[in-house]
Amino acid sequence: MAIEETLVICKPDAVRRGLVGEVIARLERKGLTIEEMRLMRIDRDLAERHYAEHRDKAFYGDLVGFITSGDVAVARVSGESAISVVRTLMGPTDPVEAPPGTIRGDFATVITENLVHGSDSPESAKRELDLFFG
Ligand code: 3AN
Repeated sequence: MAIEETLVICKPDAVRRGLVGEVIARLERKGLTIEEMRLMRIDRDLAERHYAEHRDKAFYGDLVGFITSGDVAVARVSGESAISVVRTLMGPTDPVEAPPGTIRGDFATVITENLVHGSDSPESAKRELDLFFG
């Protein structure tokens, strides 16, 4: 048990589809706290730093292209085990595999356009929070 902080990004598909409120409401109803939040456009340089670990993957170009394709809502979220709790609420990376009741399971079908990003470890959370809220 530990209070953690994590970075949540409502990706451009969430903003375009008017699902930011839905995503954030789920985090709040679960008991997490939105400490800071803003709407922004991620430029290529920030996207490449954020997704550095995926640089060599085949989908890297699509990933950077998509995250820079429109406004995103970024949030610094805190709470008990916030990193894992957010990941559970998001559901698996591929929305086709994501069960109903998860954000991706309820609202997405395409792996690139999977609505939401949440840090996957304490190290990633620290690095990503520094990038967006440092
Ligand atoms: P998650 O977002 O669930 O942590 P990661 O970190 O493995 O997933 O991948 C980062 C992002 O890269 C995902 N959100 C998704 O948009 C994209 N992605 C992951 N795997 C694939 C793939 N096989 N094909 C296309 N895009 C992918």
